[in-house]
Amino acid sequence: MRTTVGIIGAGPAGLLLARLLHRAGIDSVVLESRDRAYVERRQRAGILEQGTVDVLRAAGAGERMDREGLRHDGIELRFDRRRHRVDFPALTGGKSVMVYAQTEVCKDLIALQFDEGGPLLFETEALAVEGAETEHPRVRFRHGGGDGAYGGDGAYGRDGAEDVLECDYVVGCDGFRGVARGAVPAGLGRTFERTYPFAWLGVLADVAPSHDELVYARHDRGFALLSMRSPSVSRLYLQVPAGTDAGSWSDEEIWAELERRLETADDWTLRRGPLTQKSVTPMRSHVHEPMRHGRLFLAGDAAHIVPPTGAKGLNLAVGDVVTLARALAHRTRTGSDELLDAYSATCLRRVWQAERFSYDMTALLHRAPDATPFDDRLQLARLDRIAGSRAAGTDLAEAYTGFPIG
Ligand code: FAS
Ligand code: PHB
Repeated sequence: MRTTVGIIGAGPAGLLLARLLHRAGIDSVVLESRDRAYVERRQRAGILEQGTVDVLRAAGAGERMDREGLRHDGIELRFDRRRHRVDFPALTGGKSVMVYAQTEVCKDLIALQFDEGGPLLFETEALAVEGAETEHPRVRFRHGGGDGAYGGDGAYGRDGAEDVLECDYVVGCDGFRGVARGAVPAGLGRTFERTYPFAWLGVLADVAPSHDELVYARHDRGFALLSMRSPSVSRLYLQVPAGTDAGSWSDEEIWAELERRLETADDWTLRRGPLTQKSVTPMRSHVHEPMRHGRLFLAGDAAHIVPPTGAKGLNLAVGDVVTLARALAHRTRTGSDELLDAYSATCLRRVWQAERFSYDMTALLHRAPDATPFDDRLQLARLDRIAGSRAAGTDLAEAYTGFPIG
C-alpha cells in the first residue's frame, strides 16, 4: 500500500488530520487497532474550546455539534461551601466552550471519512514505524480483517497477515501507549513527566445535570467535578487514590461522596440517577520533545498528556493536527519545508501552556494525601483570589477557553 501521509490511530487527532488533509487534497490512510464500535463508545473528553469548535465547523464537521452541543459561557468553582462563577465572555472578550463529547466528535469524523475521505482501516494494528529518517518512511502493520472504509464489508484485510504502508510522511496519532513514539531513537528524544498520587473515578448517570454549567469543587475530602453529556445525561468525577479499582465503590458511596464534596451553603441539591458507566482515569503530565523525527510526526496524546482538570487533552490534539495539516499543505503547494521544520517548536509552545494550566488547576483543586492545614489554606486563598480579582479570573478564563492555535 502507498499513500502520502500514513496516520496511525483513529482518535480525534488522527481522524481530524485525515479530514483536514482530505480537504487540502492530500492523500492519507488511517490505521486503527480497535474496532469502530470501541472508538465511538470510549468515554473521554467532554469540553471543546472555542478554537476547536471553529476548526470543526471550518472542516465541515460541525453540523451535529451545533445542533446537539451545549454552549457554556462559564464554569462554577466551589470551595468552602461557597460558589463562584467564572464568566468566560465577560473575561475573554466573548469566548465560550462547547459541551460535546469526544465520542460524538469521533462519530462525526468517522462518518465523514466513510462518506468522503480516504481509507480508514479498523482492527488494523501498526506494529512499527521504519525509515523515518528516509524520504519514504513505512508503517509495518497487521491486517485485522475488520470493517474498513476501503471495502466497508471487511473485504480489505486478510486476518493477521502483516503488510507495509509506504508513505512520504508518517504521523503518530496513536495515543500514549502507541508505537510511533518508540520510533524516535532514545538519544534524540526527551520526556518530561509528573505523576500524581490520585486519580479520577468517573461515572455516567442517566439523570439531568444538577447545574446548567460545569462545577469544579475543592473539598477537604478531595476534588469533585459535575459535568454532563446532554440535558439528560450527567458525567461526574471524584478524586480517588491512584490505583483505585472502580468496582470498589458502590453507587450509594459515589452519590454520598459527591453530595459531601459539592455541598453549598444555599439550598442547591444533587439529583441522583442510575449509573451506567464507571471508570478510573490515572492522572499524568507528560511531554515528549521533539514532536518530530525525520518524516515521522507525533500529535496529540502520542506526544503529550495532561491531567483532565483543565479539559485540555482533546483540544491540544486538535491544535497539533491543525498546525501539521497547514505545514503539509504548505509543503505540497510550495515545496518548502519551513512550516514542517517549525512544527515541533510551534506546538510545544502551546503544549507547555496547557501543561502549566492543567497542572495549576490540578494543584488548586485536588487534595494531596500528605496535605497540611497550611496547604489547605493556600488553596482556599488562591480560590478566594480568583473569586475576588478580575485579573486572576481572566487568567483562568483565557486558559480554559483555549490558547491560540500556532
Ligand atoms: P487517542 O488516545 O484518543 O487515540 C489514539 C488512537 O490510536 C486510539 O484509537 C488507539 O486505539 C489507536 N492506537 C493505539 N496504538 C495503535 C497501534 N499500534 N496501531 C493502530 N492504532 C493504534 N480529556 C479531557 O479533556 N477530559 C476527560 O475527561 C478526559 N478523559 C480521559 C480519559 C482517559 C482514560 C484518557 C486516556 C484520556 C482522557 N482525556 C480527557 C484526554 C483525551 O481526551 C485525549 O487527550 C484524547 O483522546 C487525545 O486524542 P488522540 O491524540 O487522538 O489519542
Ligand atoms: C468531561 O465532561 O468529561 C470533563 C469535563 C471537564 C474536565 C474533564 C472532563 O475538566
